[in-house]
Amino acid sequence: VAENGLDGWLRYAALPSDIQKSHATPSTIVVLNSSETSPVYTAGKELQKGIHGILGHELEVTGTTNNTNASILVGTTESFSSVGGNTTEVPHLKDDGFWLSIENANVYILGQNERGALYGTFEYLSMLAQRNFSQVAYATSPSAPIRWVNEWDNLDGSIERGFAGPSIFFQNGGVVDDLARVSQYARLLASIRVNGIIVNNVNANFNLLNASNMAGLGRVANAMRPYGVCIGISLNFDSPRNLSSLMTTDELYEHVPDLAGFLVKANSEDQPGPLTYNRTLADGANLFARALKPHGNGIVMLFRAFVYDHHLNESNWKNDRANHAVDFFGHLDGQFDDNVFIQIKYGPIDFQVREPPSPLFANLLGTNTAIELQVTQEYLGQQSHLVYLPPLWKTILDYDLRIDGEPSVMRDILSGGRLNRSLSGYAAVVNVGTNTTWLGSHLAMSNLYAYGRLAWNPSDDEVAVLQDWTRLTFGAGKTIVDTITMESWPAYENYTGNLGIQTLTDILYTHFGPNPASQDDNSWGQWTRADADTIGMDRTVSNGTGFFSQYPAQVTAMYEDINTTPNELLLWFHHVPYTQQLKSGKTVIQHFYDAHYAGAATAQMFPTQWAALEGLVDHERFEEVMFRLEYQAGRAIVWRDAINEFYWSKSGIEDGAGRVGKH
Ligand code: GCW
Repeated sequence: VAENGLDGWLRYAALPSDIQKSHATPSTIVVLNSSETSPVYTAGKELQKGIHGILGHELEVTGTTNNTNASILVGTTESFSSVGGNTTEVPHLKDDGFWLSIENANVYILGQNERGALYGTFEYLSMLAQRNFSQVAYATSPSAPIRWVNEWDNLDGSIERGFAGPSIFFQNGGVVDDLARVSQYARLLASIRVNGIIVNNVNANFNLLNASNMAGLGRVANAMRPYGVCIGISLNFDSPRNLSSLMTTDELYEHVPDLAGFLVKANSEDQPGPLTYNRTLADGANLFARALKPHGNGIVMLFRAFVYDHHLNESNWKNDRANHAVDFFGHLDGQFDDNVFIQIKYGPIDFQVREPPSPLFANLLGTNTAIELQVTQEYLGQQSHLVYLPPLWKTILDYDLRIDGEPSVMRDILSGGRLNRSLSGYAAVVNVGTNTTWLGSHLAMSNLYAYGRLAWNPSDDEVAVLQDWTRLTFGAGKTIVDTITMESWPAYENYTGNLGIQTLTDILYTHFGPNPASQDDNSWGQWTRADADTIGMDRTVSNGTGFFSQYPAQVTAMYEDINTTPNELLLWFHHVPYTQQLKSGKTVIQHFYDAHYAGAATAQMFPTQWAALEGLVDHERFEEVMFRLEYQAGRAIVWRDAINEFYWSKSGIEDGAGRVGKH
């Protein structure tokens, strides 16, 4: 059967008939208190569709419980109580949380709110689709209330750093007429418990707020509302100056009464912002926050911390872009209104293949924060390379920042627990497009799936998450699951940039192929400071940029000492000779040579591994994935040789294994 990727992991492929038959199936679906636009109503429809697909049964949806056995009941805890249901077993649920109880063919899905009921529904269907027929009774609540995606879509339909065709939201300056793809996207988002979306680029165009576009945003919100996904927008800081009529948030609310909030990129990469008007970044954030405030709780203003000077002089050893987020925001801690979140990219530079966590998380102790991850693989292969990102995200989420010398694991900071904050969050730049795979590659969708899972529970095991995605997307067979558990991020790191030197893509134009020379001799501040003898950024307090001092003392001390700096971030933190010995006993340069060979060799295996799935997955997706993996295998060799030759010619140091520079 030909399969396109529109359903993503929500395919509801039929189970083999013997399994279908051996399973006790509910006979009705009871949906409590729902209007046609409510997520509970959607839940009923989704249950019908899913059970039909997976188990081959047509079930009726009714609105009343007749207390018969063998039904699936879905609703909020409140609606369940109001029809006499007993909720004593259900523990306290946070917003969007749910209770799922499965006892043979009696299933109860009770949400703390309507969205929670829909999330529980997707959970139940995910279990069935994965052949998991366990009897369960448990509650789950999100780690953080903000679980959003950001789309960098422009009004003309192009997408900044999007690799899957034009926008599903916009074209020719306005919102598209047919919003079918927008609804389908909302369905995918709801199934991974994403509750908000910023629909336009952070490099925002003020025309988004003209009259016809506000009406268009209303239509987008209507298309996503049945899935519990609220829309928000990126604002250009100068919008009020550029619009012919002054936009008021009231007008926008007429079209989008459940607006999620605003996202603002200000004073960054030539965008306007409060500093342009001699106001602080906090003044600027609060200005928008106060316009939102009267419209109720839960509506928030996300202000990006990606503010840096991109006119930096490399000849000054002390200059460092990595310092800028804390330089710009650290002293403003406590000055932001309570509905402001500072949205911080995971690392201090910019979505590189490996970075330490941004120290800003340890400097904003009295401010709401959200982490910004990137699903779109801007520097990480642009969906032409398979890179399963959660192992990278985990290096950040599991990181202990040791605030005040106490355990301060990033995921506990992000859940609000460590700093006693009730609001916190996750955002991911996703940039889906009209391509039927959404991201341009079937396998890249594992990153979107895993993002939602980890935002809900950052302690989830990233391999288990990938395996769930695989069973849902391609099938439950062992060969399939084992094959798709390929270790792709370590391979990509190895053949692009290792030891913390950054990704080494071209940073001036494409952010794609190898161009290690492009990092230096310009003012962008993504420097490697590679010369004939040495390489790396000296971020020490004693001799370098002082970046380390932005971390809590124990972390500073670990990095300040080269012997306690982990190898994988060595060159991120220290400037060393190519002959510096690593803990492995190898020199830095030999490690480079070997790692690039090892990474490329791993990528060479991907097509061979994938070949094992011929006949086990549908032909169309088999071929599409194979095409990409073969491309990656070839490109990995290009990368290996380009980087190795570059450092060989810079350093003049021979490869101990005699591979580099010999033609
Ligand atoms: O990494 C840079 C990207 C820009 C992006 C910017 C940002 C939307 O190259 O394309 O602009 O980050 O995050 O604001």
